Parts: sequence; C-alpha cells; structure tokens
Amino acid sequence: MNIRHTITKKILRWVLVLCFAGFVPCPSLAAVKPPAPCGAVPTERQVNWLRMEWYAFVHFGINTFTGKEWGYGDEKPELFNPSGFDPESAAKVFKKAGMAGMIYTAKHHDGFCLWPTGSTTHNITRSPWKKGKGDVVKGFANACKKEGIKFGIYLSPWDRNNAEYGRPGYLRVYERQIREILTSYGPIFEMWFDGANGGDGYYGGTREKRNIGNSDKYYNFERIVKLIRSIQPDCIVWGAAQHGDVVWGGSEKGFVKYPCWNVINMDKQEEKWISLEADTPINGAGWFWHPGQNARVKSPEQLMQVYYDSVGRGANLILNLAMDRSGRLDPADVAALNSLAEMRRRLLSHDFAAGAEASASEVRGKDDAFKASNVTDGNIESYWCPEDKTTGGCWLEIKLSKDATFDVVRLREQIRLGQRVKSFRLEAFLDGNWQIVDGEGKTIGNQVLRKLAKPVTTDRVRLVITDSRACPCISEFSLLRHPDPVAVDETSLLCNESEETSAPLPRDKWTSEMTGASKAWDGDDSTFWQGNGNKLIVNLGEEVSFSGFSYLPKQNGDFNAMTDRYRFEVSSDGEKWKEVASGEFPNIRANPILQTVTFDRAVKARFFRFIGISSLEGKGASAAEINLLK
Ligand code: FUL
Repeated sequence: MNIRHTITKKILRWVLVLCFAGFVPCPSLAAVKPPAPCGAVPTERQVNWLRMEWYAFVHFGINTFTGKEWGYGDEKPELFNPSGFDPESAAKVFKKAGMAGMIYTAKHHDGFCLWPTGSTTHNITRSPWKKGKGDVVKGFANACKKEGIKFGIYLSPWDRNNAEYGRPGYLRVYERQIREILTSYGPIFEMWFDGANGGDGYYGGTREKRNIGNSDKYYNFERIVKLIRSIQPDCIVWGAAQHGDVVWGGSEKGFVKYPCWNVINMDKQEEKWISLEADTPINGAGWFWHPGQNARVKSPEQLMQVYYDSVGRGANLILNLAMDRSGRLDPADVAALNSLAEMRRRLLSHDFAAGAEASASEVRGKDDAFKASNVTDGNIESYWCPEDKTTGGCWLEIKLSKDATFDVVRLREQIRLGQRVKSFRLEAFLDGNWQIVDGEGKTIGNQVLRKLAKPVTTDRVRLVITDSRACPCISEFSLLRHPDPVAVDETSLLCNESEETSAPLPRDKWTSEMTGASKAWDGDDSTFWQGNGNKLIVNLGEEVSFSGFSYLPKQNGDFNAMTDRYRFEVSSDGEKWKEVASGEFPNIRANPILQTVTFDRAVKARFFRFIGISSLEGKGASAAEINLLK
C-alpha cells in the first residue's frame, strides 16, 4: 500500500514538472470544457454510417426477367435463370468508384427470395439456376467481403406472394427471413425496409386486395428493430417507421430537401437523431433492368447534381445499378458510374484550404483545443467553437498562402455534439472588401457542399454563422473546385446484342376527337392529355403493326388523374374493340418514369384506346406521352 502511494506521488511530481516545462499539455483545473451536446446526438453506428457517404443499390430478381418494376407475386420461379451471374465484377466496379458498399434486393414486393430460405417455397431453390443450388445473397456477400466493401440487404415487408400476408402468420415468415439474413451472411451494414404497400397481389392464389392499415402496427417495427439489434447491433435500420436509424429522403430522384435536419421532433423531449438517405436509379428506365435502358442512362453532370443534392446536403446517397438478365451490370450504367466517380474524385482531390491559417471572431476559453485552425487540419474530429452564449454573429476566416480559384465550399459540423447551425453565409475578400458569395446557407450537419454562383479567386474566405441552436462546432472548412464534365465511354452506350429494344413508331398520322389528345403525342414531356372520362381513343390513320406501348405519366408532380391501372384495346374500325393488355403502372407516385408494356404477340390495328381503370388521385385519366412500339 505504502509503496504504491510513493510511486503515485513520484509520477504526479514528474507530470507536473513536464507540464511546467511545456512537454505535455497541462491538465489544469481551469481546462475549458467542451460544449454540452445540443439536442439529439447520433449513435456511433449513425456516425459511422454518415461517413460512408455513398454506396450502390442493386435491384436484381424475378422482375429482371419479366420486365416489370413490381411483380404481382405469381411469377414462376423458373423464370430466374441468369446465364453468367457475376457479383465479383459488380463489387469491383463499386469499389473502384469509391463507393463504401452495396445493398441488394434479396426480396422485392413479388416475394421471391433470392436465397435458399426455409421461410417459403417461393424461392431460388425452385429455379433452374445452378440446379436450384444457387444463392444470390451469398454471391454478393462474398464478393463484397473480397473487395473490402460493406454489404446490406433490402427485404421488402410487402409480399405479394405470401398467402398469409396481412395476417399474423406472415409476421412469423418475415421474422424468419430477417433472422436468416442476419445470421448467415456475415456483417450486414444496413437493412432496408421499403415503405411500399400497394394492396393487391397474388397472395397464395387468392388474387385480392389486402389492406394492412397502419403498417407500423401490423409489422411491429419496434419488435423488428429489437430483433436486429439483438443479432447485429451495428446494423443500420432504414425505414421501419422511424424506429430505426435512417429514413427515406422523400424522393426517388436522389435529392433531399434543404435545409436538411438529422433530428426529428426538434426541441421536444422526444427529439431523436435520424439521418436521411437519398435513393435513385442511375438509369431513367427504373429500378430493375429493362431492355434498351442504355439509352436512358443519366449523364455524369446530372449524377453529379444528384451528389450535390444528397451528400452535399448532409444525407447519404444510394445509387442503383440494376443487373441484367445475364446477371451482370449494364455497361452503360457502369460507364456513367465511372464518369461520376471520376468527377467526384476530382472535386475532392484538392482542398485549397488544407493546412491553411485560420482565425475566428472568438475561440472558446481561448483554448487551443477549440482553435480556428482545427477546421483546416484534415481531422474530422477536431473543431472550432466559440463560447456557449455565442449562437450567431460569429465568424471563422481562412487565410490562404496565395490566391486560389474555387467554386464549391464544403463545411462540416462536429455532429457528435448534435446538429446546430441554422443559417450561415460565405464571404470572400475581393477588391479590398468582404463580399457575400453565398448568402443562402442553412443547415450543415455531417457536411454541406455549397456550389457558388461562379468561381471566386481570393486568398481570404469567411464563414459567418448567423444563427445556431447552440454555439456552433465546425470541424471542416474546405475550398474545392467543381470538375469539368468527364466524358462517358461511348461504346458502352451502344446496344448490346441481348437487348431487344422496342423502337417507337411514327405518330404523325395520329388523330383524335378528344380535347387536348394530341398533347399525348406532341413529343413534349411537359405537356399532357387529361380527360374527365377515362378513355383516350386514337385513330392511327392507317393500319399499323405493333407489339407494345409506352406510357409516360404526367411530369408536373400532380397526381390528380394520373393513371396507375390501365387497359389497352385495339380495333380495326373504331367500333369493335379487343383488349390486348391490362395491368398496373407500379411505383409511379414515387418514380413517375416511362412505363413500357409488351404484348404477348404483335397486333395489327387502325385504332387504339388507352383506358385508365384507376388513378392515383381523383377521377379521369391522363398521359404525358404515349408511343406504340415495334
Ligand atoms: C420503392 C419500391 O417500390 C421500388 O420498386 C424500389 O425498390 C425502390 C427502391 O423502393 O419503394
């Protein structure tokens, strides 16, 4: 006891000597305390997730083989038979692009399970692929592991195949599926619980509409989240009626609204940290692969904008690349991803502010732990911070060693202390004055990328915090340059042999007696035909042979009379009609993209009529564009 006491005293004496000599930071009693957390703070799991920034989504399943976006649930398992499933090349593409991982649709709304589950017979063991011994989930899990990227799972709660759906029996099936996924394939970084519950489906052959009412209540997401936490506590839960960690960003176009808050129930007792994820397909054709989709791939500039509007607003981005019928990524999608990845790399490759001198209107307790230059030290954890009482009117200045030209400013908050900043502006010292170069800044959060109206050349820049929930804690202040567009490899955009593209037929002879009908074939996506009745009758002007049609829903964001169930009929005289197709246009509320319908066989007709059986909202029918396909 005495010996220990003597040793402790000796150590203390040495520490004091070294402190005074300035060799180690002195743990003085007057050490300045860091600010208290403000409101809800993220868990370690959420912080790690936000640092991932972006990752891939892969839609691949029975829909890949039927050309649908939502399967009805009655699809035959025999349809699933990829000729060259190649998860390793896909994982390599994602890794090379700098993506942190991928999420795979192990079960979509059609209920077909792409792993050998014991929960239902509607699964991959019934498909001819690998003589029923295949496991797509395992293929992706192993490929991701090999490439050192993370792996996550989309498991649709809505199951249009299961006979028990809508009843307690299905909940046991679903729980078993979750358990199997979480216990058989190594670490799962995110579980994605889609919110779509469309109603009708096959449901074991009953072919009816099943309404589950309050989905949170039916699925009991609270219990599901507890189950996930008990098996894989590091797994991010997406959706799940806000019982999880992350929610939908509110669009399937890859943007989140700005200002972007990572807290819900702000300033209330039950304030909770929940981050946002923005999802979008890299291809305008939809989430699943469709023949001819290479013509609809988004341009690198469009995708870069998506990056600014998601990651650059403080959310994460999940970018979908669908696999085709062979089980490989579409070369056009890969080329677009590579160009986007190159643009992103160029944007982030040079920070003019790295290591630069910085000063501030004040530093908390004048303590170096909170000094201004923490924002240029490249360490995401260190931060500048003023006194507690300062919640606005403070500034942070960066002084570069020489003039630099930049047009993107990246800011980060130390989110472990909560999201605080409510508004800010950016100023540059130009022609001997401080001039505002961005007066519209609102939230910062994990990061914000502010694209300036035009490039600015200066050696002094200021961030002025105008309002904050509590004293701001800024961890990074970077000055970047928006990259020039990176061209896409053109050869990838050529049609590959497996793609039976359906070319639209000319529409110059079309006529109709219905008011405004021609707006459905004027080649302008922004105009549309909308009828109080539900029929669009068109005279083709001559007999035409065609084997399908395409329908573009209204693009103006108005769901009134937006047709979501249709019947398509043809006639040679405009009097006797024959139905050639009927069905649904799935998911058009969230994703109003071009819908393509292929008939069983080609038809010859002089008239067609497009009948809206139901619409998303209100009465009537509408179409922005209709085409007949060869
Ligand atoms: C939506 C689904 O309905 C789509 O089919 C797609 O899977 C998308 C990612 O989520 O809610």
